[in-house]
Amino acid sequence: MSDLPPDLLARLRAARQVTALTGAGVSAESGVPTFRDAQTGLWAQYQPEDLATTSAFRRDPELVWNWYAWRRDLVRRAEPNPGHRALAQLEKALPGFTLITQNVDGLHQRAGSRTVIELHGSLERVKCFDCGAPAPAWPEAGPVPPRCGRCGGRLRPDVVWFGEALPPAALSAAWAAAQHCQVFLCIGTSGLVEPAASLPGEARRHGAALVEINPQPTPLSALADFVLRAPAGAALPKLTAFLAE
Ligand code: BV8
Ligand code: ZN
Repeated sequence: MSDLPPDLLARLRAARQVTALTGAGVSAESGVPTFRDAQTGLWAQYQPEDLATTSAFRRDPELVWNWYAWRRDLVRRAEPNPGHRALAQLEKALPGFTLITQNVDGLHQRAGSRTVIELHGSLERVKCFDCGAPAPAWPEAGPVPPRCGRCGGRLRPDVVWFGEALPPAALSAAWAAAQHCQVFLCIGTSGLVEPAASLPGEARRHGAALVEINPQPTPLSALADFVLRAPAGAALPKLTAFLAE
């Protein structure tokens, strides 16, 4: 029998719909630095919040493009970890499961999760900063950032920068998934970035049991009905093992 709280297991077993919200912590065990981690190497002198903005891109498009190119390359060399894979298994094992992620690394999809609500976009997608046209491919050589094939504008990563609105469809799907679940899992997020950070409270207001999976306390800890003070790669496989019994 797992060392998980029995009433959490009972709630999971009885749940018709489970919703999970993941943050950068879920990818930490894949070697992808979180936003709270100190940046390394060339990027050590920058704060992510200062680079992930339209004003940073306007000020220095080459710097911002190169930061995302470095992250894209790092993520491509990373592998999904047991936490990502356990979430893909939960999607198969549970009668109803919705995965919402703040991450832009695509590791949930590479681990086999079929339905992923990407609140903040994806490193793998690129679009034109000026006309918004998607850019499925771009030349590795040539100007940095690469230029849009349609209007000649500068390309940018298709992620949501601070001060930008989240994709409306993704955000409304996430609100609905928070409002209609019996268990809401908060995994690997510091719970600081809005509007994602309001989803757990919304779920609780609609009667869901709130579970935090994080080695560290966060502003969400006080709200949680259950706290698994552990890395996602250790805690999530225990949930899937229990459900497979
Ligand atoms: C919006 C994509 C309105 C880009 C991201 C003042 C000025 C401007 C805006 C604001 C402001 N004050 C507040 C705001 C709103 C702002 C905001 O919330 N700011 C914060 C900093 C206060 N939000 C926005 O700007 C949003 N947009 O509000 O628009 C609007 C409306 C209509 C029209 C126009 C505008 C946009 C927010 C999205 C920003 N983009 N990412 C990119 O990736 O480069 S956010 C980015 O940071 C991530 O996606 C993520 O969401 C966030 C980091 O959070 P976490 O994922 O939680 O990661 P973090 O590192 O913080 O924590 C990791 C956790 O994991 C830790 O707790 C750690 O303990 C844990 N952990 C570590 N190891 C493990 C682990 N857990 C489990 N297992 C482990 N092994
Ligand atoms: Zn364009």
